[in-house]
Amino acid sequence: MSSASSVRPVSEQPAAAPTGIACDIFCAVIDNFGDIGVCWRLARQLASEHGWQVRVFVDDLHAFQKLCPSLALDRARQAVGGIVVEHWHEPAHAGDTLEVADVVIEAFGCELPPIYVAAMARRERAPVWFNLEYLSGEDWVADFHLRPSPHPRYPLTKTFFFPGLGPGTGGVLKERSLDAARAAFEASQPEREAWWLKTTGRAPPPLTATVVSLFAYENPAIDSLLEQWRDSAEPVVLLVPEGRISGAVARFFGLPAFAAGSHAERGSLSVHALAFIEQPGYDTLLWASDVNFVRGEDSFVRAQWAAKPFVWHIYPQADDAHLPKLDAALAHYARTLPADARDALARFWHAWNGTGRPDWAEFQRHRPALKQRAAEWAVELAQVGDLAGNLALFAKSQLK
Ligand code: TRH
Repeated sequence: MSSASSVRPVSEQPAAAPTGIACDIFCAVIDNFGDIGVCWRLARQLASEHGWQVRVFVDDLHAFQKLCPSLALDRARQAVGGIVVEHWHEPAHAGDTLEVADVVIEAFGCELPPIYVAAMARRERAPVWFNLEYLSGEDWVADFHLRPSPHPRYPLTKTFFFPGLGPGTGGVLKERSLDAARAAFEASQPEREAWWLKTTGRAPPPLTATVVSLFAYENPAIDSLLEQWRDSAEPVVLLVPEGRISGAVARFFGLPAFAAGSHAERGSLSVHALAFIEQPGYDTLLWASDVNFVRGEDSFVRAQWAAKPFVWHIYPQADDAHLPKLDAALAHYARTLPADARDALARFWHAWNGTGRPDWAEFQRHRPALKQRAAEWAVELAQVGDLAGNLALFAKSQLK
């Protein structure tokens, strides 16, 4: 039987041998945690699995520190787990010593510092330059993935790298050790008991309870859902990392706030507020839950690898540009579900994203089918290949 210390967090896997490839990742944080969440996960993977020397330029150390508590807020440059982190404090800043890496990743269309681009052009061998785009499951993504875009003035080419859910795209991030870490956690009763005790101060709930993790933006549908959970026939244990939805949970219980460590009960519903977890630990929350509510981009991906039924609160965009993305993701994820389960899932996702009322009883009725599909989908998605591996392979083909 595995002991409580036998499961290695995904971040602590043995490092790959150094390859001498240097990589700079530039990340401008628009809001929340997804921009740096994706960049930091990619950085860690390129360093640990591909042996690259990685440097991350990021303009918001506060957002970053939530995911990585060992980060110092007052340092212009620091090393975290073998990765150099530069506080990118102004558009012109490109590190105290201007060195240009072999591979340059401009995340989500953030503009590289002009002096850095000029230095890229002066480099004896031009670096491999990627624009890493946001994830979308839409069909057009495969057509645009790896399209080159020559620079208008310099002898440089930028390659558009599109994450995606289908063949021909860049895929999504997945660490090599992820499935084994999940399997070890799921197989270890002591591991799970230790997790529940550490995270909620209590023993794991009975098997009759449905455990739900809730990571979402402010969402008007939450009130109805909390009522349905309160009134449900079976117990519901809700785990809420402190954040944008916490205020609504507090209001439901008539509390001034629902800060980490709080616990509240009403009817069949029992809720724990959790402290925001260090990024590698977030997966364990998903593995410990039966149903995961996730949002944005990175948690959406992690929920797919957790292979549990999940509900996506997509990042809202102007003119409802996010709605086709929501439906494209559903088309992949729900593809082989029986029609009634597929419709129930689509209705629930749409309700959670502003159209209609979420029907928990209906979702629960289809949960066995959703659970089976979630496991199959994780296998299907893995066939697209992992984003870091796909990116490293392409970069190496260009560096030859
Ligand atoms: O935080 P998000 O909503 O982030 C983003 C940004 O808003 C971005 O601008 C937008 O373009 C993008 O979404 C689509 O959601 P996301 O992407 O899931 O990022 C959250 C990160 O926080 C993810 O890496 C998981 C991590 N996390 C923890 O590390 N600990 C926690 O306790 C929780 C709840 C999340």
